[in-house]
Amino acid sequence: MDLWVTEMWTPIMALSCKTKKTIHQEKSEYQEIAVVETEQFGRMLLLDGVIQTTVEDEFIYHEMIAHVPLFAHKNPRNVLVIGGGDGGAIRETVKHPSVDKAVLVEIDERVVEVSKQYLPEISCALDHEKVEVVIDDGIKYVKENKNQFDVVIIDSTDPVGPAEGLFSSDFYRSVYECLREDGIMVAQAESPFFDRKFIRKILSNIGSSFPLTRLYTSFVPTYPGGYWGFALGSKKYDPVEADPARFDKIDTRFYTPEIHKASFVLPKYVSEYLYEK
Ligand code: SPD
Repeated sequence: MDLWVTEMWTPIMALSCKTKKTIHQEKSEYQEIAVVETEQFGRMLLLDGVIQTTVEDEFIYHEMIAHVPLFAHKNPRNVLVIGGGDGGAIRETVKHPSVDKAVLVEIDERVVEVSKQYLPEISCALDHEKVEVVIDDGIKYVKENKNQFDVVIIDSTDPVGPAEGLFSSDFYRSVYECLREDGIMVAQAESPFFDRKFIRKILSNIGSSFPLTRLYTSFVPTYPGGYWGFALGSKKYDPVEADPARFDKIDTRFYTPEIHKASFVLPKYVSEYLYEK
């Protein structure tokens, strides 16, 4: 019998992947967690039926959510990742020699544990000496830690349930306050095709605290539309600029300084919708 996992992208559209088997399934305090083995993408992590990451395409998303802000900042030493319990964004963060400490704040301890057990390729840096894993609410954590971080990466789930508050103006104000004076934040920002209206809202919410806001995008095969947005807020640095000299020290499969620059070039329909009156 063929078994397929289907994520509804909209009420009238879906992505279906043929699976070999279900590796793990449980209901945590916060959500339904599943790991399945797919034919196309290898192991896949789903939360409440929504694809979070897969072993085959995760490098694109995790490199883009981490290296763009980390290279835009001139000297990132302290980094905070909110969400991202699978460990992919942290794995990329600790590749930067300038980083002394990377804190992961994940609300659901079971996501961290399940990822450690079944997704070792992604979670492999969670026990790194520079990494501290804190099981807590990211909203509460940023309020309690002011002026501590150079870069904040918000690797959340979609804006429903536990992640909803991670897209609000109030939350971005707290992120602004937990950053140092030249800090940068980035948030995963949904699909520029299906969620244009919502991305506009995210950028305006970030812009209510940060002087500089930009959207950059990338190709992520398993996310709706295969095309994904990242919303960035910067206190000082122009995020389009990256220092190619620092790049030589980092091993990536997708990110390059050229990709960095190009990711800020938006298709006309996106920039017209987001930035024109
Ligand atoms: N539509 C799903 C978007 C999920 C973005 N975050 C995924 C976490 C991967 N580290």
